[in-house]
Amino acid sequence: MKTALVTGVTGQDGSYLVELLLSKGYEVHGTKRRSSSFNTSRLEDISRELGHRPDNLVLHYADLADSASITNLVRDIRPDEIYNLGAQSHVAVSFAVPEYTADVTGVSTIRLLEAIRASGVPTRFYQASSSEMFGSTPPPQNESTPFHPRSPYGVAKVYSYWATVNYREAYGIHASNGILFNHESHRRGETFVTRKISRAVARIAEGFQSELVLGNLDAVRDWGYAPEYVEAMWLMLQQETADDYVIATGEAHSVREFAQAAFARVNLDWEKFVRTDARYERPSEVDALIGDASKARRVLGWKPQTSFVELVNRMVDEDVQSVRDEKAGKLVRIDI
Ligand code: NAP
Ligand code: G4F
Repeated sequence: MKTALVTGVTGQDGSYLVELLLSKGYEVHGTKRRSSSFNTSRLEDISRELGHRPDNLVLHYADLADSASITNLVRDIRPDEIYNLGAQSHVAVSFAVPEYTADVTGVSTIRLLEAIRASGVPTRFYQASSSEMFGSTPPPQNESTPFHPRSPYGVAKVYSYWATVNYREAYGIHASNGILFNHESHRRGETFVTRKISRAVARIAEGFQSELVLGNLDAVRDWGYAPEYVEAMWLMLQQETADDYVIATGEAHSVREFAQAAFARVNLDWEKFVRTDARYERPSEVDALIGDASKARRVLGWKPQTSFVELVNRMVDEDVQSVRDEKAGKLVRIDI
């Protein structure tokens, strides 16, 4: 049985990756932060039937800002694979907490890589790199495109990217960067634009909300479906040689188009409900991210399956169902 350590297991990607690894027979160890309320809701699907957490999923309290907790986990678990998904992952928030973002999204990667190096365990390492690193470099972006980050988050991810490359070159660690373009689902954090839109559409359609306030509607993103993207992470660590890969759909849409499609799903005209406010704009914006994932297709055999319209419809449908369940008092939270 293989053992994996996943940081950021309570996040969108962490939850899908846990499901994938458990389905492949792994023993999975995940880190979670101490919180004053339940923060494991995204892991409820795998626990619901049992009524408790599966035996081969172990959760540990840890913080990426705390070297000791990271080093101890690597030494004690001696994992075959580490997936570093934990991060302060919100671009707009990184302008408000730049130093914290540099530490948790940037320097923490060195904490993990050093723990691997010092332990001598032959662990394979996945770094959650981001298309935000390309920033203002025009699309299409691939593995050879120069980085020009436009936020403290993007800068921190560039640091982590190069730390991963450096530990691969310096110490021969099997360390890979997945340069993932935006990927979404009904488990996406509620303050990222797609989920903000799908939730608002559901609440407006069900009569709980009257308007949706957004920032820059012209921004263009390459949005894929998150469960397919965690499959690519796993594939990278199954390769004989570590390497860096862009994961994307290659299809581009603006925030405006996302809103239009989401409101159309519930037969509403988006222009009647959406207004913009500068408070949701960023000091420096990334105008357009469109990925070229041909290397991943060629080497990993990975390709996206879900179209833009399918993604939008799925997210809106799930949120409409959640609002209805909430209305009917059907939502039961369990702590795992
Ligand atoms: P997410 O939903 O925001 O999850 C982030 C995870 O990191 C959560 O489990 C969070 O814990 C944890 N975390 C935050 N601060 C931490 C700290 N100080 N110590 C330990 N854990 C901490 O992000 P995601 O969408 O799943 O993305 C996963 C990773 O991929 C992130 O590194 C992100 O930057 C990167 N990425 C995401 C995308 C995308 O489109 N989703 C694209 C490219 C790269 P809490 O639940 O307690 O907050
Ligand atoms: O959904 P967003 O906040 O995602 P963003 O900034 O692209 O970052 C996400 O994808 C990255 C990969 O490229 C990840 F690395 C990162 O961790 C995160 O998952 O914003 C998307 C676009 C931006 O241009 C933003 O300015 O939507 C625009 N936008 C317009 N109105 C808004 C809003 N974004 C948010 N969050 N909220 C708004 O009201």
